[in-house]
This record gives sequence, C-alpha cells and structure tokens, in this order.
Amino acid sequence: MIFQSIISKIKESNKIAILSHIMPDGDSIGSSLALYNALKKSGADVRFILDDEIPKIYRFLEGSDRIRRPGQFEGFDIIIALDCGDAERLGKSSLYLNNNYVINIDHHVSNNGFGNINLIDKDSAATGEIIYDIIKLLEIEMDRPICECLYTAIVTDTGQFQYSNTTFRTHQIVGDLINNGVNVSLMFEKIYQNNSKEKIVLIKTALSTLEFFHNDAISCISLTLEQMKETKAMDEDTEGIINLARDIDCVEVAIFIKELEPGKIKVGLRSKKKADVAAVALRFGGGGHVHAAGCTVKGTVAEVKGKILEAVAEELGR
Ligand SMILES: [Mn+2]
Repeated sequence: MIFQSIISKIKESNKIAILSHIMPDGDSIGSSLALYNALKKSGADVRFILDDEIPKIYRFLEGSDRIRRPGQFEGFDIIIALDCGDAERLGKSSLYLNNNYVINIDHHVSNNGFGNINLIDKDSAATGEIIYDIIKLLEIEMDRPICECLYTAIVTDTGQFQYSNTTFRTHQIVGDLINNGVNVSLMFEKIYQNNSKEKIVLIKTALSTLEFFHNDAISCISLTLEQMKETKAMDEDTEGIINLARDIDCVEVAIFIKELEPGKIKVGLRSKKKADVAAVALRFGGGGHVHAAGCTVKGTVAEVKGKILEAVAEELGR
C-alpha cells in the first residue's frame, strides 16, 4: 500500500530531488545514486543533492560526479530523502523539505517520520534493499551501474554480509545484482582494498589509544582533532575504525570517540549480542540500530568518554 503510493507519486512527478545524510556512507551514497540513475533513465528531471563530499572510494559509482550541493531553495514535484533518520542529518539540504512534498525512505528504527509519506523498514539491512524494490516496482531495468550502486549500499551496511541484519532476502537481492553484471571481486577491490596510506597511519594512531573497561567487555578508541591533523587523514578515513575495537573476543560493546571541533564530540557505538547501543545513543540525543548507533555530545574528549562509559556500563548491567 505504502509502496504503491510512493510508486504513483514518483510516476506522476517530473522534477525530483534525492537527498541523503551528511557524513555519507556506502548505503546513503549507493542507494541515492541507484535511484538517481534509475530515475534519470526513466526520463525524469532528477538531481541528487548532498551537503557533503562523496567519499573517494565511492567515486567509481555511476553518477557520483554529478551530485549537486544545496544552494537556493527550489521547488520540486517531490523530494525523496534516503537513509536519514531526521531532518537535521540532511545538513543544509534540509531547506528543501519546506514547502515540498517529502517521501522519507529509511531503515533506521529511530527515524522520526519527517516526511509526508514515510517508508521505514527496520527489517531491511540497508536502504539499498528498499530502493531495489522501488526500482523493480517502477519497472526500470536493472543495468550494471545501478546494480553496482545497490551492491555498494548493501555490502557496506551489512559489514560484508556478516551482521545480524543480513537475511535470506539480502542474499536473494545480491544474487540478482550479480546476475545483472556486478563483478564481486572488483567491488571488493574498489571498496575494501583501496585504502590511502594516510588512512592506515590513522588506524595506527587510533589503535594506540585502545583501552578496556568493565572487565574488558567495553573497548574504547578515541581520536582528537590534533591527531587527525598529524596523520593528514581525511574525515571519511575514520569509517570502520570502531570495528577494530569491536572485533575482540572479550568485547561486547565498542566505543569510538572522535573530536569534531573543540567541545563537540562524535560518539560511535557497536555491540555484539544483547546490549542495545541505540538506547544508549538515544539518551544523548542520537540514534541508530541495536548493534550500531551514534550520537554527538558536547564536552571535552575526557568528559564525553566518562559519560558514555557510565551509560554503556549501565546498559551492560541491565
Ligand atoms: Mn543505511
């Protein structure tokens, strides 16, 4: 029903804007570019507006060189926001939400339903899975560039098909993408075997801060602005660092603390089994999934670390 209203809304629209969140990841970029390429192919006047840079590793994807930055307010027949839990995460792109008809498509439980139509499917491993269905229902042919975008969305949000969000359906969809031309080893080479030297030096610095708490059930890695500057790494290079802290046998919850600007700290949280890190993040105004969540907190690195450690320990004791 909700799918049908979205499909008819898209079909009756010509001028369409796709928006997604700042600090983009593989799913936000992959799902947005897949829909962008598909709608473009169907003849729509479509643009993908993003208030950020596309991370280098995703620049091989079709359409990645045609993103627009948010500028003047413009009217669109519809706005489609993807993979974004709330309007604030759109950055300056949120200005397009005013006086435009908004379709909000996401898989985050914490999505606050800011659209006129909201399709929030927490059982989808990635927004890319929902976009796969949308493109199928629009009866637009799945060509190789579209499939590569969707594959990127799904492989990154499932942690290379290892997280509990990975389902039978995930593999069915991915099977179809491979059937339509995706070269798996080439995708892994582009996404995972393409690190810059600066990124690896950053990982070295990050690991030097690794600490354990709560009988080693909690691990914590932190990065200050100064350390970021010293390593000359890019902001996007911090992606995946938290996994190094998580992937340790004794660890149940991993914390990654990153200084965004003086007094403003971004916190990433990962858990393996029962601990609900989305609940922890929510207490600090953030959100996410049970096993992967985040928030932005005011304070120094040490202050924020103290508060988060306390909240995580409480969650573990529940
Ligand atoms: Mn996602």
